[in-house]
Amino acid sequence: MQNSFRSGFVAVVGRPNCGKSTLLNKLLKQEIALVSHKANATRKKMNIIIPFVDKNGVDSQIIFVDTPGLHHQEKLLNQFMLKEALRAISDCDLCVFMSSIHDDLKYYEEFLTLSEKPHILVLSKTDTANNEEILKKIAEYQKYDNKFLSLIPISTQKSLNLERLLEEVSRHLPYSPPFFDTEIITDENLKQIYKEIIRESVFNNLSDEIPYESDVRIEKFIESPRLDKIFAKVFVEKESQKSMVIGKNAQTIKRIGKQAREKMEKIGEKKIFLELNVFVQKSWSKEKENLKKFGYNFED
Ligand SMILES: Nc1nc2c(ncn2[C@@H]2O[C@H](COP(=O)(O)OP(=O)(O)OP(=O)(O)O)[C@@H](O)[C@H]2O)c(=O)[nH]1
Ligand SMILES: [Mg+2]
Repeated sequence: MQNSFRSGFVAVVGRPNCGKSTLLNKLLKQEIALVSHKANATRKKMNIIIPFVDKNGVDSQIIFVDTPGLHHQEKLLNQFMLKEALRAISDCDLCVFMSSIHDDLKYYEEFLTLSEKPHILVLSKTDTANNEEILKKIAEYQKYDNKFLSLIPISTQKSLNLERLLEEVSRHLPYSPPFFDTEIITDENLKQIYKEIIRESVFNNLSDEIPYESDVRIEKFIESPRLDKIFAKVFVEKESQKSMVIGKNAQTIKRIGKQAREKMEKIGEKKIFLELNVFVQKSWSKEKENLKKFGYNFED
């Protein structure tokens, strides 16, 4: 039947830490995207596929693309991250530009100089502001009302306006049969999701620069119906960081492993055996060839 299904790619972009990955996990009702209170947590694009039926009964498959935050750091890894976000913008049908309710308008103005993609402007974390602040910020953005399709203040934490956002996104998607099998929630493989869960645990359990100077590689992955075995390495830049990741009596690495394993068991719905080892690989994030080994390929 014609015009009975909508499907398209929707890049979710915005400043680091504004809540992009949290929103997509919430819409999916599963925590597969890495979330951290530290900025610059997401490093690669990830498709998160949400089925939705609008109020007229039209089915859609919204392929949200979680992206690294738009930022200006010079490091090579950060350049890769920015490139990922820009690529997601240029490849999508529609953007959701997200900014925290407290953010200055300059970040949105910067986005406007980057792209002319049709977009919905989302102001996040409204639970952290009072009504007066929210209305004032919305009024400030009105000078750009010829640029955005709509402006939606949301709170993921309070589940505020999330349905409205889906309704609005789906309304702007092209009529098209679904791109992906309607059962799947992401085209990412389980190994990649497990890697991100370990990285999330590193972000949660270590402070300062360590999460930014570390990454995870799954060296061996044995999948079976009731038990997945994962042998992974955490890489850091310096010897001193290695001792911090391991911690006194290996307490830190055990905590990282335990948290990651528990989350994997929830997502994989099976038992997990996880072995984590820590390695120093100087400059793993400072050379293109090295970054490639961690899946950050500039040429892709
Ligand atoms: N109060 C409040 N906090 C939120 C909300 N949404 C997300 N957060 C918090 O904001 C922080 C950042 O969330 P992320 O989802 O990792 O942000 P992000 O935009 O994906 O960040 P990057 O991947 O670094 O670009 C986390 O500590 C979240 O718990 C919200 O609606 N309200
Ligand atoms: Mg993120």
